[in-house]
Amino acid sequence: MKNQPTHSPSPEAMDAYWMPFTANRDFKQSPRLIASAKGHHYISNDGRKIYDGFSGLWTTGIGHCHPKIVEAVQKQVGELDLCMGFQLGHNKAFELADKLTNLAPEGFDHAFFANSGSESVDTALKIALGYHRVRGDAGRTRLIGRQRGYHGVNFGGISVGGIAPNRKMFSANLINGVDHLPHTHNLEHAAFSHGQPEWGGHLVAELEHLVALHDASTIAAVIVEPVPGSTGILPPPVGYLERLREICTKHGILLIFDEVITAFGRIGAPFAAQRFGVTPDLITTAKGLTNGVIPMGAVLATDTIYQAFMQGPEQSIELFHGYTYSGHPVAAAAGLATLEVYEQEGSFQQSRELETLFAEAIHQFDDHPTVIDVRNFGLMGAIELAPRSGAPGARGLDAHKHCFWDEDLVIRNGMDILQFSPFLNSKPEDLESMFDAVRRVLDQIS
Ligand code: PXG
Ligand code: PLP
Repeated sequence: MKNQPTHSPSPEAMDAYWMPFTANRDFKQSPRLIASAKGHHYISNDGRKIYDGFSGLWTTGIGHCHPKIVEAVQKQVGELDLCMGFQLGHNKAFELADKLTNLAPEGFDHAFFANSGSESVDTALKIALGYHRVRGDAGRTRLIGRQRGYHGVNFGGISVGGIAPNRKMFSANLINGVDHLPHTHNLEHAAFSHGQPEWGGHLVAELEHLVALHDASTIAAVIVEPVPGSTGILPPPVGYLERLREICTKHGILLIFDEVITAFGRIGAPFAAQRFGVTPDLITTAKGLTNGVIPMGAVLATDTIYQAFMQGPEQSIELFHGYTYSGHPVAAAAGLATLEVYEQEGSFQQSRELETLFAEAIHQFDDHPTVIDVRNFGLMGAIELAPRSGAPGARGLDAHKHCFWDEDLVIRNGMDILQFSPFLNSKPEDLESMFDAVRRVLDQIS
C-alpha cells in the first residue's frame, strides 16, 4: 500500500485499550489513527487529510467540529457541567425535549434521554413492556425483532437484534420470549434495486403467523429499523412498513422504529417515519441528535404512551428507569445547537437534494465484476462484494484498508459489504471523487 503507519505508538503501548468492534491484534499491527477532524475530513496521525465517507459512523451529518456546536459545548461545560438528573433538572434538557418533539411526527410529545442508541433501544423496550402493564395488560410480554436487525449491544438490543455474531456468545442469556421476522435481503429477486425494492413486501405476513402462533394478547411490541443500516442497508420493500403498521394496530401491538441512523436528515426528512408516511408508537434516536459531538440518545413517545404512565399518586415515580447522564447539560447544549444548525442550514433538504446524485454515483458499480449487489436509500448506500472463497469478509476489509492507505478515504465495511454515509451537506464533486477512489481500489484488489 502507498502509505504505511507512522507516528503511531508501539503495539505494546496500544495494548491496554480493548477496542470496540475491532480486530484488535490486526489493528495494533498497522493502526489507522486520527489526530483531528474538521468539516468533511479527518487528519491522520501522519498528517494526511482523509475524506470521511461514513460521517463518523453515521453521526456527524453536518461535518466534524461544526463551529456552532463546538461553541455551545465549550460555553456549557464552563457554566453547568453536570446537574443531578433525578428529582432535579435544568432548562436545556426541557428545551431540547421540546425542540425534538416539535420536529417529530404529530403526536410524539415526549422525549426520554439516554446516552447512546443501545440505551435508547433498551429504554424503548422497557417503555413498551411497562405501557401494557400499567394499562392492566401485563400478559403482553413478547417482543418481536427482525433477522439482520441491529439494535445496539445491550441485552435487550441483542435479544431483539438479528446479527448472529453479536448474539451467539451470549445466546443462553438473551431475554426470553423474543421472535424475529424474516429479513428482506434477497439477491435473486431484488439485487441492484434503486431505492425501495418492488420484491419482498409479502415477507411482513410472517407477523400474522407469529400472532396466530402466540396470540396477540401475549405480544408487546415489534421493533424494526425503517431502513436497516448496520447490516448493510436494506431499504424496505414497497408497502412493507405500511402493512407492518396495519398489522400492529389491528392486534394492539406497539410499533417501535429504531431511527438511530435514519433520523435527522439521513433519508431527507427529520425522521424516517415522516419520509415513509408511517407512524410508529415509539422512536429511538442517537447519533445525529448531537451530530456525534457528545454521546446522547433519546426515545420519543406518543402522548398516549406517556399519559398511560401518568397515573397513581403524583408523588410517586412513574417509570423506574433512568441513567445518571440522562439529559446531561453538555449533551443537551450540543443537541440544541445541532437542531438549530439543521434548521439554519436546511440540512434535511440538502440531503434530499443530494439523493439522486448519490444513487447514480453508487449504481455505477452495478456491473463491476466483484460486486453482487448495490443498494441505496436517501444518503445510505451499500456495495456488496462477492466474498472470497473460504474467506468471508476479507475482500471488504481489504477495500477499507486500501481506501485508507492509498486513497485517503474512510469507508466502512461490514464483512464484504461496503457502506457509505455521506455528509448531508456533501459537495457533489467530493462524492464523485470518493466513488472514483473506490473504483480504483476495487479494480486493484482481487
Ligand atoms: N440502533 C441502530 C439502528 C443503530 O444503527 C444502535 C442502535 C446502537 O447505537 P450505539 O450508539 O449504542 O452504538 C445503532 C448503532 C455500522 C454500525 O457499521 C452502526 C451502528 C453501530 C456500529 C456500527 O453501520 N449503529
Ligand atoms: N453501577 C453502579 C455501581 C452505579 O452506582 C450506577 C449508577 O449510579 C450504575 C452502574 C449505572 O450507571 P449509569 O447511570 O451511568 O448508567
